[in-house]
Amino acid sequence: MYEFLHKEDAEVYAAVAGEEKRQAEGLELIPSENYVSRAVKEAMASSLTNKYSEGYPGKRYYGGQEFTDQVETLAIERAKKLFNAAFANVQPLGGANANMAMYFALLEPGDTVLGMDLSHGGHLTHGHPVTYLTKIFNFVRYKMKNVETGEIDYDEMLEVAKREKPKIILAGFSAYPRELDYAKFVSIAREVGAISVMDIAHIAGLIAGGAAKNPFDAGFDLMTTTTHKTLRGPRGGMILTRESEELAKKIDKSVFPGLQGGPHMHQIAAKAVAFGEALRPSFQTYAKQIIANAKAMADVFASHNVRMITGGTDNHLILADVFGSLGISGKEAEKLLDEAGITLNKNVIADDPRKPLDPSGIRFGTPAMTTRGFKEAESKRVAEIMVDVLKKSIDVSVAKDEIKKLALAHPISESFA
Ligand code: DSN
Repeated sequence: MYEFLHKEDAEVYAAVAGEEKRQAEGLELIPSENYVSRAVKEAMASSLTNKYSEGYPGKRYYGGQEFTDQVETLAIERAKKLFNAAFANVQPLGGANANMAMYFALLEPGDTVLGMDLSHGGHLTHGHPVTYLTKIFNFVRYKMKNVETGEIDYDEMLEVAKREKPKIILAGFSAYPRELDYAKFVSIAREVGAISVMDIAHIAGLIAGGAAKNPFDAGFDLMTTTTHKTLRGPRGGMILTRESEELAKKIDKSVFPGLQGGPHMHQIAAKAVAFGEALRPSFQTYAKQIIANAKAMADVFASHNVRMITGGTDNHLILADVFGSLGISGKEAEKLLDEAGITLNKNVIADDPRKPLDPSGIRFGTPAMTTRGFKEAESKRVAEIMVDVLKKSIDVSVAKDEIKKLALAHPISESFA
């Protein structure tokens, strides 16, 4: 592999080869990461990267678009089918870009968005003060009512919505392990005349695979997403519209020319490939297994009395309060587990008494290891090893050997045919 790169640029090759080995020998438990197929990689590495295609299929600014139109139309049609959407914009370069384009499509400067608090599972682009978005728009928040069960405070949400009159009610998260009550979001949005948007970045693959509810079924107006998490596609973003052509047109104008320049056609081709893979029945099995594996890991953590935010999981991720339960900070836990060959991330927990760069929690999940073919038994074993490492009851080098054996026994799958 990488024959030309190896010959022509040994330094970059060394980094790429090093990363290949790291991924092969270690376990990836960051819940927003996954392993794509060889077909997705080939599309990403194709000559489509050479092409400028500002505009949309059939309406481009430059010539030579016969094949870019073909590939973008394939991506759009497959995305619509996967998520039961009337319209899809597959050009956003990532999830943050998709959210930005969505805000600028729907809001004027100073308008208000009601989104989930970051410390309760929300995302930076849902209005954290460190983002430039907060210089332009006004963000107000909702939180969980009960951190031990994950129940959202819908009464508070309605009260804030009535008081603040948001133009957008934004659902979605990057660190929340439960399903939301979509009907409640839609009903509150309709009551105050807001547009309902769900950022499905983390759970897009679970929805596409029928293992989680589709927010469109409850009447959400729009969904934004990344394509590289549970959906197992290339790094990128997408915006889906349930039925309103007017909204879809605003989104298209906002993505281009409002925010982005030429779309990355090689990524769009790879999105089309990944969406094709997700339309296969085997993807439904994969999506269900992601959740079964996460629940198996949660059972192990529960049996060792490790506190999990919301008490467990219904999706692909777990947020464990390792500081509260085991007296080890999230940062130290991340480092120790990394030494054992397990990659995950430190994470704030709801109302964290510690600082964001050294929080109380760790966040981990099962999309990548499920792609490797892990089932409940292997997932439980990984969780046991994690607890042993965190309790410092086994040597990290012993853990690392076992993790490497487990990883090598389950090579990263390159085909989902
Ligand atoms: N960085 C992604 C995640 O890990 O959830 C989303 O921003």
